[in-house]
Amino acid sequence: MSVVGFDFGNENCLVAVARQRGIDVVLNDESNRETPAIVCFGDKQRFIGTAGAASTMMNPKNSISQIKRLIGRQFSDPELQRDIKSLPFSVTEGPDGYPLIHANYLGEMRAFTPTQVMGMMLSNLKGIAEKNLNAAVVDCCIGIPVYFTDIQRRAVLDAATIAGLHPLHLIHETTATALAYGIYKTDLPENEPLNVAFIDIGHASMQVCIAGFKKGQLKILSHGFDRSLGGRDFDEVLFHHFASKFKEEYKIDVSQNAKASLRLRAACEKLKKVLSANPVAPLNIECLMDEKDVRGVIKREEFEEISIPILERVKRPLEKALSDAGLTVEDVHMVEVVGSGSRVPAMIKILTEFFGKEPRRTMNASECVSRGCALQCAILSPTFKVREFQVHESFPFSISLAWKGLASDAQNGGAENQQSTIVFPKGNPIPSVKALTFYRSGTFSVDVQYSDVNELQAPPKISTYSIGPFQSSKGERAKLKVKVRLNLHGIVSVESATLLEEEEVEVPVSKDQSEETAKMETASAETAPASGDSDVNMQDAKGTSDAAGTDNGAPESADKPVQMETDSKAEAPKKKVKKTNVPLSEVVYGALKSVEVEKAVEKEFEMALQDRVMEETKDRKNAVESYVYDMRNKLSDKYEEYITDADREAFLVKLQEVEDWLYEDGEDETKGVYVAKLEELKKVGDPVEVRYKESLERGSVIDQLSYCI
Ligand code: ATP
Ligand code: K
Ligand code: MG
Repeated sequence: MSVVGFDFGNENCLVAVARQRGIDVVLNDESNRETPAIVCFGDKQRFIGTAGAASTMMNPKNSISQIKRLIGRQFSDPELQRDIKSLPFSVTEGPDGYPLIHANYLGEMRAFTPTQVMGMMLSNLKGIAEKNLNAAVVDCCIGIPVYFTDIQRRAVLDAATIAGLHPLHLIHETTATALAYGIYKTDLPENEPLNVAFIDIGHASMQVCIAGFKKGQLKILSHGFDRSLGGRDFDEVLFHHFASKFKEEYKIDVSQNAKASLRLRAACEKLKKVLSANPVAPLNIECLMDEKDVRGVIKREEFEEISIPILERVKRPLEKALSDAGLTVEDVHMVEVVGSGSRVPAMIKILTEFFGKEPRRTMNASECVSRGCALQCAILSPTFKVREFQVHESFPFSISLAWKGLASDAQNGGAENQQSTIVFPKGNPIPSVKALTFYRSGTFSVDVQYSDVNELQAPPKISTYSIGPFQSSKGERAKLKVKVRLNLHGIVSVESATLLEEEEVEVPVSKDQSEETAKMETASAETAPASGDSDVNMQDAKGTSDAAGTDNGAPESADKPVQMETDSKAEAPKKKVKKTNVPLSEVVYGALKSVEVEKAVEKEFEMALQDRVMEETKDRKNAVESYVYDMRNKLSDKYEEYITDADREAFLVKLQEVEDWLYEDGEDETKGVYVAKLEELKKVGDPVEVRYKESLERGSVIDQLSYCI
């Protein structure tokens, strides 16, 4: 199996692979470690990654970037609305309320989902890994921002499927960084943990996590984030600064011109980087708009001043992470910054001020996420031996289950009796399984939802499950055990429902069963009615087969805050319990259906084929061209004696004709035509080449002979 980690950045993507001697970040076709997250749609093919970035200026409206911002978000999301204002390509609302990206591809307008575009990008990254490993890549780990919602996580998985990848683990980027930091440390404490704050400032967002390290393990204590605070916000500030300056000075309005906007934004990003190392930086763009050359200059001080609104927001996620961890700044022993956005000196100033100590850059700021992902993949891989190191991950949001209460409770007033309980509180370990017990007489439904809408910008409801039909043997309310799983990727689903029926036959109390009772102890949530109508109990369902691996740091704590009611029946003489699986049907809001994913896989296959055909066509065309040049040179050089003058003249004329054809009628032909054209030339050229080679061989035979004598 392949051991690969992908850092899918908003701006830059990195691919790391595990080899016997360790983890390597690998180079793409252009020999870069970072691959821009850009897909450019062309008349004949797509250009992805570095090639996509190169095509952006020529073809801005069809160059899709910021994919990570768009994926899994509703069109009405205010952040998305803000983002698309500065994007050069068109984004509209799809029939499902999610965005559609429009681009001119193969000569006509096409619509793509952000998931599809991410799939294209991932497929390119997969190709980079495969070239380097010289093997097929399927299994992998992909980094995701900790703030990604359920639907965003699902979308990343779908994008991976489209790319032919199978992520073993979507891992929080900050956790990947913490892993890459901790696993090599040989001096971690045995008892009191070493608390490290990791701050990742990327292109579009900022993430914080506080991790406690002990020998052989790390535990994520808390998270903080700002979804919209990153390097690009500084670009934006500079962009507006210069745009309004140029409006005054040069009477040009770049906002009216997609290409000019793009060029000014790119120049501002460069300027920002120059300001990280210099106190002043110039900005010169030739022919920006209306044939006007523009010039400007800015001092770092002024840049920091106009950036105050951004800089002011840096502290909030830090404070949140600290308070969620129950720590003070003094308890944080080390501060590590990563992400290239952190190179802005003002950022470091704020971090230093906040923590009272200088942040360190122990890790490679741009590579650590991909390295951590590859490490995680190696840990999960049976074929790699990795130093024993446990990662206790924690989930950043609270997740509830909601259902309608029993009809008898609704009698008073007749209103629907909506109930809910927190199944996975914020900070819950990942993965985790909980079981709830319901008493019902017929099919019922439950909603999985976020407990606190303020924490995220997403609709609260994640999914709805219909549970049933089932039949209770005695016509009473049946007892059902409903298992809810928070999986390794941080995706929540109702995994199973089981009908529990006590059978008449009494059986002696065995050791096994008393253990089972102990496991069942926790119980119904506060919100559940206390009467005999009580319809839900909750428990941890630890130790189920695939929650393994995290058992250690896992759910010792989670449910304590809610005082659970003990199920009285559990105390009665032990009876045999018959378990029957109850059917489940699932609706996940905004998720692609599996047929849609399948369709997208097919489409991706077609587009990839088209790209390949075009690459091969270019390749065959180049072959004709270089044959023409090469043969022409050789005909007046080493082949001169092996062809008659008349034949040479005729051949040179033919070569000239083909060269002219390449620039005219033959400019845009199919692969087969170029292949045929090369054959045609070789028919004339090959005999000459053969005669030349034969004479060389004769020559070498003679040489050898003379040597023997
Ligand atoms: P995200 O983590 O948000 O998904 P990403 O991982 O692609 O995005 P990074 O590659 O960590 O982001 O950082 C990219 C940002 O860093 C860009 O905004 C870029 O302009 C900025 N950046 C890179 N070098 C410098 C520098 N020397 N000074 C200031 N900013 C820089
Ligand atoms: K990155
Ligand atoms: Mg990043």
